[in-house]
Amino acid sequence: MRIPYSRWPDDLAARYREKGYWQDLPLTDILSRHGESDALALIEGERHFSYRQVNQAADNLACSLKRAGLQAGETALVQLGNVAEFYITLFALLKIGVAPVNALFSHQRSELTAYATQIQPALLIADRQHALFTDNAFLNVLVDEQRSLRVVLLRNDSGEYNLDAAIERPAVDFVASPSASDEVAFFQLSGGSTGTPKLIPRTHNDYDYSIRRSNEICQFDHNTRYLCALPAAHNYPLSSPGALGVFLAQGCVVLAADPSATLCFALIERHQINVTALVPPAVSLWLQAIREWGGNQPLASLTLLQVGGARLSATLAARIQDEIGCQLQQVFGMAEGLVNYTRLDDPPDRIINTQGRPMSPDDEVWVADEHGNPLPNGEVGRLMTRGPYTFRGYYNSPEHNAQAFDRHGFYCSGDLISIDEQGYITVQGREKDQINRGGEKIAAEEIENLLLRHDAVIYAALVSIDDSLLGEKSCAYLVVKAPLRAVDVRRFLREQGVAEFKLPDRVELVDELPLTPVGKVDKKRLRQRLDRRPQA
Ligand code: J2J
Repeated sequence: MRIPYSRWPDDLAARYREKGYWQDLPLTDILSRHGESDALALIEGERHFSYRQVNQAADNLACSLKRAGLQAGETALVQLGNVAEFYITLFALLKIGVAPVNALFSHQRSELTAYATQIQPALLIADRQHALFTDNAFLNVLVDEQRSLRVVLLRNDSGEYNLDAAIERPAVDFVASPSASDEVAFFQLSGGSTGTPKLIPRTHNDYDYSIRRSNEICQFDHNTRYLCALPAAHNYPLSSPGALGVFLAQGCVVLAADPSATLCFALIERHQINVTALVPPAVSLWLQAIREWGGNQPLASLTLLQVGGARLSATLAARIQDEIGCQLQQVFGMAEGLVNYTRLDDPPDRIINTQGRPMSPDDEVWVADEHGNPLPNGEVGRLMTRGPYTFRGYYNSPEHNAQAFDRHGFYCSGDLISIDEQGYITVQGREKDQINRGGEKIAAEEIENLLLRHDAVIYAALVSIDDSLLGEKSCAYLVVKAPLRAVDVRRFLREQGVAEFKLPDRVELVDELPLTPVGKVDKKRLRQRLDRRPQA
């Protein structure tokens, strides 16, 4: 059984193979190549795992899942936080050709249901420590609604769903059988700009290349000690070069539950971390902590700090070298594929003021005007891209794909950028209807649809507001039949089961929403209104 996805055209696929980008190796190779090594691969709290142990644990789980009847070509819904089991599960599933959607730990009922409905998983792996799974209420609903779901395993469950037991049971006669390298390995999550969260099929070949190439640029090797403080399932700490880059290079990944300075500084000092990846708000908090606590001494081992996921201001960027005491690398990437890096030997000016350049010589990136025509260097327009690790279509979304891609297969990311003479990109803004809340993406339409379910709401528009720490926060403009307080709105959305970061930070009741000449809600005008009004 194969999972359907939009393939690259034959001529491009041939080119990517010829150039050695696609090596026709399964992603499982990242781990199994070090399967006999006793080098330290992973640290989570007091738990330490060698490569041999992670590989063995993944084999054990893979074998248990096979015994439970899981088959190649099926899919899984996985929700695990920053715990060792996240990687063990990912590799176990890859080893038996089952493609997971790795939901974020912040996701709730609404997101998990949307993913399950799209992929029809045969397997659910989650954690009793997540509020959704402390009892069986939601689990029963899922099993009931998702007829495909046959096997459930839960971390921290000592009963029938015991994930630990499935990892500990020794594999017998297990031989990995990953899906073919040009088939779907797993699904990444789109930041989204539409009503339902979209899924991005990633193949072994394309993902493997993005990791391998990232390692070259970021110079990850067996001495790399990487702190993973962002959500482990997110594309950035997973593959840019992220934990998978570290594993490929036989370095060591240390997991942190969150990017707070208190936790991370201690981990960096204790485990002599030399690289980590942050979003801009975390950088602000680290800088503040350094000032308050009297210095960057705990960070002495850190040589490289990657920052991405949202726009990093030049002011903040300029403080990193001096105050944190390490080099900055800007990372402008997307779960859909394209990743740009400033290079380690770039001059400071470029590292501070640009979001880097594409990692692959075969990333085709250009800037389009509103009619889809190319713009000259330096002008601001839409980012268009295709390449050896940029997807060719969202899973099962022909209508949305028709809009998101041009007829030559270039993906329009919805970012507004300019490209300079040297090919360096500056992110200038965004055209997609999305709010970037400190790196966490909110699709306006998804929340607007949920708001419209409220009896009192007639119209709803979610827009971004500037925020000094997060960059952006969200504001819901509502036309209502009866007065609503912000707390009521947030409580209602929570009841709808969406992730906490998607709840509007602010709510404004209005008599009507301004419209553009074609009759769409004029969000630009709504944002301007907010600029002029004091905080409620
Ligand atoms: C401005 N906007 C940025 C940056 C992402 C590496 C790094 C990040 C992501 C990621 C990723 C930005 N400056 N430096 O997957 O592998 C915004 C853009 C982009 C969207 C993608 C990776 N870095 N962005 O953030 O899929 O708007 O991936 O299109 O979550 O984040 O979001 P996401």
